[in-house]
Amino acid sequence: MVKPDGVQRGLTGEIIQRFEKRGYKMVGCKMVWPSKELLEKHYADLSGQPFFAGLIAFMATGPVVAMVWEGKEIIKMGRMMLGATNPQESAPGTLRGDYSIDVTRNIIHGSDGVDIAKKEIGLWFKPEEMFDYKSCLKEMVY
Ligand code: 3AN
Repeated sequence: MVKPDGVQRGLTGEIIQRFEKRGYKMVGCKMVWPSKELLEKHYADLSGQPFFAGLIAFMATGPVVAMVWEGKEIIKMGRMMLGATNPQESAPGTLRGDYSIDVTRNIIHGSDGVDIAKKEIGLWFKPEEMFDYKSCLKEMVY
């Protein structure tokens, strides 16, 4: 998910391009201005953290771009492409390492496990908002 800071800074295209160029397939994408209720469900596992209220407030400041990506080891590789949660620990070359310096405004969210991804997809997408289609790029195997 491109966070509100990523959307406002015009980084959505760059983020999508990195996943596309790596070889991943977009199967869902939409802009959403999330409610606090949705965000509280999304970040439920962090509800005990001192930064929780600030995180929810920030995430509700503007629209985000929610996406579903498909391909080999997408969760592991996606996390690698995002970089560490704290941009100060994110390697250059990662999205956060290249475009952020603040742990709250770290431009992008990525699911960190298959079960988490399933839960998050269920929160953000209806089944009919995702698409099962064949790629015409022969060299890519999905
Ligand atoms: P990630 O987004 O890398 O999976 P999580 O799930 O631990 O990291 O944290 C979710 C979000 O909460 C982060 N993207 C970040 O915006 C925020 N966050 C995490 N740790 C902190 C912190 N120590 N202070 C402020 N915000 C934080």
